[in-house]
Amino acid sequence: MTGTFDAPEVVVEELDILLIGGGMACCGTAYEMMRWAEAVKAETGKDLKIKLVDKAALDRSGAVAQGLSAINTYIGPDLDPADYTRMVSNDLMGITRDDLVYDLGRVVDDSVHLFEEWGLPIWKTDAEGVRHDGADAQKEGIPALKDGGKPVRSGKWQIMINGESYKWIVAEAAKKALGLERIEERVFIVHLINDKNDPSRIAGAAGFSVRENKIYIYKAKAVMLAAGGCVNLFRPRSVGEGAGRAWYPVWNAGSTYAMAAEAGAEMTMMENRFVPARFKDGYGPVGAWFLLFKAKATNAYGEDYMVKNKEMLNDYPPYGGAIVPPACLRNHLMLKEMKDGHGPIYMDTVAALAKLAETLTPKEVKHLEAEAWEDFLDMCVGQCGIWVGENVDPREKNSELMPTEPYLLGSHSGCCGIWVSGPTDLGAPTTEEYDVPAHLPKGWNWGYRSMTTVKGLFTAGDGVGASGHKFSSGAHAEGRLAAKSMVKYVLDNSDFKLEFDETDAQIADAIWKPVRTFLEHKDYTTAIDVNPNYITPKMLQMRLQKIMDEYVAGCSTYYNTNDKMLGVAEEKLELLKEDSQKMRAKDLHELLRAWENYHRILTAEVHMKHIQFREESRYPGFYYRTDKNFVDEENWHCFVNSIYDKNTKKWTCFKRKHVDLVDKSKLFKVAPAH
Ligand code: SFD
Ligand code: AMP
Repeated sequence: MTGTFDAPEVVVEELDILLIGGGMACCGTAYEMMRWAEAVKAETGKDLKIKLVDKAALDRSGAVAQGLSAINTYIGPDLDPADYTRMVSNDLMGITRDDLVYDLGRVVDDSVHLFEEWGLPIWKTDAEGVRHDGADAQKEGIPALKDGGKPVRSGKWQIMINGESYKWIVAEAAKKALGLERIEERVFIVHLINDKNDPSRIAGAAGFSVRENKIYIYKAKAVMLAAGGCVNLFRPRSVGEGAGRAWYPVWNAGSTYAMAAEAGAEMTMMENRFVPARFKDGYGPVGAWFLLFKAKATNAYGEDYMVKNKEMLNDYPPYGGAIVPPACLRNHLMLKEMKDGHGPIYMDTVAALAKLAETLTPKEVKHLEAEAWEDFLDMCVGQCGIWVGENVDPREKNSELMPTEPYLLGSHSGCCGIWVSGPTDLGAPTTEEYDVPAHLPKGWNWGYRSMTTVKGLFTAGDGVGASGHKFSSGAHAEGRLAAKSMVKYVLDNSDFKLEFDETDAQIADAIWKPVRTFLEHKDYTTAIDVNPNYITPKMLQMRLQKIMDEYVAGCSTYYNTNDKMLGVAEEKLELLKEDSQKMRAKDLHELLRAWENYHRILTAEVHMKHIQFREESRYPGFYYRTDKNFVDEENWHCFVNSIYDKNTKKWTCFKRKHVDLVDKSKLFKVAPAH
């Protein structure tokens, strides 16, 4: 029987393992898990029931949907995971988990090698130092990376790819490994379900189809939650006709953070955000321009603000003294020019391309010019529209840069997310800070790599907090790291009988509430969108974005906030949370929007609470608490973590000690004090 809009069908499935999301991380988990599942079957005869659900279609879902033109994390033979750990720590102002980052650094290249094996074209440098596009390199027999082929490095950590079909390639391998019968596309997961007898254990998850009137309830022993980061919780710079344009994908709606928090998982560094400098209006990425084309950003009068304002870096020791200043401090120097009225800020594409022409052959210059376009065509096609529409030839006309609205993510240049169990073979038991025999500081390991503090709930990619700069390759590798421990967890807990803490009817009822609200009240008015009994998801989203923008350090206040503004936000978010119960859904699309917004609100709330709790401005250039406008190494060189109580709907924030496992002194001109 198929369901109807007023009476949806309820499908209940019993699984061993559920994977939520179909992005880079989950594709990694899916690929790796089947190898372990097959080994289990061969050894014990047990056929693990595994399912992956994605709210979209795997081939083009998640942040890599449109493609990418660089893989931002490739360590290669000349660098070391410890160098990588140092870089990540520095860019994120010193507060990251060295165990997680180092562990990832040990395995990330293996994912890149797999991508190449699966057909991803990777730029290469030949023996004469000449650069080749990925497909040409393959045709000319230049060796693969794993066989010693040399990538074209755009930066120290980044390599160039022809990556329009990147996600398609990675998804294909995941689909092949899992088998289509284990994949359910276009199912949006709304919430996780805890075990009735052990609330600190995961028991499953529930959601609905965005194409059919169907509710899905999955019982599962282990769950991978890798549903990306959070976009559109702040009023974006592009409103009105431009609404929907953003840098990170608008379909990353905070599901990872909100659902994990509701299930009771400890969150970490949720005050962190990423405010990228991007090409204005089109949100085109800048990495290739800064790193590959060696372009400079300037104020309106052609002054390089990184040189002009470099003294400002001294305000933030030791990070300001780093050889490569952290991304937030680069923004800090740019914002000074904007606030002083010296904008617009420009990427000096004209000078960069002219300089390259001095040393490169005409053929190489042509190739780079084509890459300038391909860079956007691959990953941000709207930026090409802007260049074409505004007659921009980057050889002749510079393009404006702009710091965007804030994004919450744990895989790119940010580190908010969930607190997870680290690897067991790192660290040294040298002080009382360490657990023996785990060899990691207390509270950093509880057995299963990548498991959250909720038993059986795992995460990867944007979900893992206190580690960043994993990017596409790292998200995939981190997903793979979790797969093995998920299988182990299921085997270790095979006797445990799960029981839901809600009935199927209660679960279905809660998911369909926005539809019922609509059906019940729709005839009260003649205009479907104007009704005192409900609020449309779109209107609610605008309210959320306005609160966050105006009080929680959005663009309209130049990323400033203070304890008073945060207090106002706290009150307004409380009311918004109340009103979110009145969201309507006039169709399945609006039901998706309603629940995405619900996830955004919780994510917004925890972001605000963490900023409020951390009495300093840890990320100048990303946000400032003007009442605590300093970095306080003595009191706040620590993690800020939090736990949500879904019954009382209250957050509790607390400090966790930070410990360096890798020596950081190499990074700085002057050694750090702590
Ligand atoms: O240029 C639910 N990224 C870059 N990485 C690189 O390696 N190189 C680059 O060049 C990068 N750049 C870049 C990047 C991203 C974007 C958008 C642009 C440019 C324009 C970053 C990576 O893409 C990113 O780090 C990874 O993709 C993160 O992986 P993961 O798995 O954590 O997230 P995802 O891929 O977005 O996948 C999320 C999945 O979850 C699904 N989903 N499913 C069910 N129920 C729900 N409630 C769900 N909510 C979400 C999604 O559909 C998706 O499948 S550059 O800027 O530096
Ligand atoms: P982006 O396009 O800004 O997302 O950056 C892509 C990659 O380049 C990321 O690894 C960034 O950390 C790095 N990156 C971007 N701009 C700079 C810069 N000015 N200096 C150093 N690294 C950068």
